[in-house]
Amino acid sequence: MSNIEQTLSIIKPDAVERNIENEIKEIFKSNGFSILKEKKIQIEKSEAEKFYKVHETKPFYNDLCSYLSSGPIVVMVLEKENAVLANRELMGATNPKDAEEGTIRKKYGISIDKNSVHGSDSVENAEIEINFFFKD
Ligand code: IDP
Ligand code: MG
Repeated sequence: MSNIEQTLSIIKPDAVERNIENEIKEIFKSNGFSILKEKKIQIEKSEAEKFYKVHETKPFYNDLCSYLSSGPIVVMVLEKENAVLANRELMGATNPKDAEEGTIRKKYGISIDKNSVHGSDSVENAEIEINFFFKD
């Protein structure tokens, strides 16, 4: 049975800064994802704090929110069969050092904080995150 899902992807400041956003978008497309919506924006730190609220007790929360708001990002709604898991697999592990060959974070990630992409971790969070950036 088919299970088309949507997930939220973000090309983070380290990747936009290096002008590799089109390369990363091509990787999504060549792996069967449709980019339904996309926009390039820069967010306020207060918005990053809302977006990453699940991490508010973590020691890296403040740096993480400063970082996500430090420069332009590209936010996208991706669609594919089992998109949430498929995107997590294509992104690779949070720490690029642990990411498998062929993943986006292995290829482009600089460090655990500058790991080039974000992807929703569940169908439920995908819906919340898509609404966060694309509420009409
Ligand atoms: P994910 O992006 O793979 O879903 P999460 O655990 O949700 O990883 O963490 C969100 C983001 O916080 C990561 O992408 C990474 O940029 C950053 N992060 C996670 N763990 C650490 C850490 O131990 N030190 C610094 N930054 C971290
Ligand atoms: Mg996460």
